[in-house]
Formats: sequence, C-alpha cells, structure tokens
Amino acid sequence: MKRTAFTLIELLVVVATILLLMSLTAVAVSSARSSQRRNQTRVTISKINEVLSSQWRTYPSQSGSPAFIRRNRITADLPPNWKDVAYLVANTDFKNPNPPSQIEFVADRLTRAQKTYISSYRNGPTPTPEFGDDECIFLAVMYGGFAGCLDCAGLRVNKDFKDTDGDGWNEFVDAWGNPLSFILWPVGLQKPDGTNFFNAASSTDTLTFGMRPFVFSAGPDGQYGIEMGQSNGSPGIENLSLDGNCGNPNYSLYTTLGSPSSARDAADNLTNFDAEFRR
Ligand SMILES: [Ca+2]
Ligand SMILES: [Ca+2]
Ligand SMILES: [Ca+2]
Repeated sequence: MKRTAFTLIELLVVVATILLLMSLTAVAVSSARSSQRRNQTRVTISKINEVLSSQWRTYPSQSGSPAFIRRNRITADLPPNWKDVAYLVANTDFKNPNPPSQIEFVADRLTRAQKTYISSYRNGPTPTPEFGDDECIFLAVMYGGFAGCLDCAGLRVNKDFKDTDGDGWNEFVDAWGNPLSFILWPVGLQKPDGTNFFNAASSTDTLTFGMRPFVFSAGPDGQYGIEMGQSNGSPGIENLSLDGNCGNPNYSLYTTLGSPSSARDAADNLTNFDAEFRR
C-alpha cells in the first residue's frame, strides 16, 4: 500500500527533534550573549582603570605635606562620594593668598580636576546620594582632565553610561545596565579565596598604603555583595570620606571596605583587579 501521510509517532518524533534543537540554540544564544556582556563590561572597566592608574602613578612622587593632607588631596582628585565634593567646596580657602601649610585646599593650588568638581557641583543639579560613588567616578574620569580624556569617542552614550537614578548625574554602567561601583581606598579588599588583596597594615608607603582604587560591576546577578560603608552600623556613609581619616588602614571602622558582604553575590562580579585575583 502506498504511504500518503506521516504516522502520529513520526510527527511526534519530528516535533520533539525541533523542540530539542530550539532549546539547544536558545542555550547557545544566551551563553553567547552572556559572554558578550562580560567582555563589554571588561572593556569599560579597563578603560576606567587606565585613567585611574595613570593618575595614581603621579601621587607617590608628590611629597612635602603631612600624609593626611596628601591623602585628602588625592580623595579630592578622585572623590568616592558626593560628601567629598561637598567637603572640597566647603573647605577650600578662596580668600587667603598665603595660608598656612596645614590648610588642605587653597584656591590657587587646586588641581584642574578639583576646580571642575567645584564648578560642576555649584552649577549643576543637586545630586542624590544614591549611586554617589558611581557618579563621582564618572565625573572624575570624564571631566577630571586626567590622561586627557577617557577615550571619550570610544564610550557610547546610553550604553556605557546613563543616569540610573535620574538626578542629572551620569554613572558608568555595565552591560547589564547596572552602575559600576567605586571604592577609592579599598582597605579590606579580599581575593576570592578570602585573603587580603593589599597588605595595607604593614606598608610603609604612607601616601597610598600600596592601595589602588577598586572599580567593579555587580555582574550578571546585579548584586554587588561588597562592603561599601562602615561596619559599625552607621548609615549613610559610603566609602571613606575626606573628614573620615581617609585611607588610614589603622582606622578600624573602615577596615572592611571592599570586602565581600555576601561572597555568593560577589562571586560573579567583574573588577579592575580580576587578572590579579586569578594569579
Ligand atoms: Ca545620585
Ligand atoms: Ca545619577
Ligand atoms: Ca554579583
């Protein structure tokens, strides 16, 4: 007898095969997209890191004033918080042409970056504290004048940065759309195995303590899982601030900065130290 139609079994086999192929394709596409997002985020982080590193390398050669003043000047160059920009605005001596050396900020001696922040802060919209570290690092990298500019043409508006909280100040974002976070003095930064990244306490480098700024993405899960504030429960203080003995590793309130608050949430993060983490 001549066969004219598929049997039910044959049809079911065909449908099952098509479904299997579709699901395999979906997995492959999703995996490719995830890998593409990781790469895109790594590129953004490495561009930011390039600017920060080149600026950071200029500091050890600067000397001549007390360590806390040097630290405060670095913090004013690369403010990790709006509080620090406000502190700079409030504590710059705009009147005295020949102030004592203990004065932290003198109008005539402000760096180009510091002048930019003061004028931006005075003339711009009032920033909300949310994403303050993200907004400040954006301001520093894009408008601080370090290394000329962060390959501005290579950063894509609405892709590498956006104003997530709508306060008029942009943040760098990762490929999942979450702001890139920033800690200037990551005293408690840990490697994935839980050991300290910086040997801050034993360093004799009183200027930087051998520390470098930490930039990180929350990764695919959107959870940062990193300690951003004081461990004593004081709310509202993110990062070390200019009036908070910044960068002093002996200041025990801040020794957890940069350490995981949740190892699970931090596990998929992408950071500017990933290559060193893997060593
Ligand atoms: Ca904000
Ligand atoms: Ca914003
Ligand atoms: Ca994460």
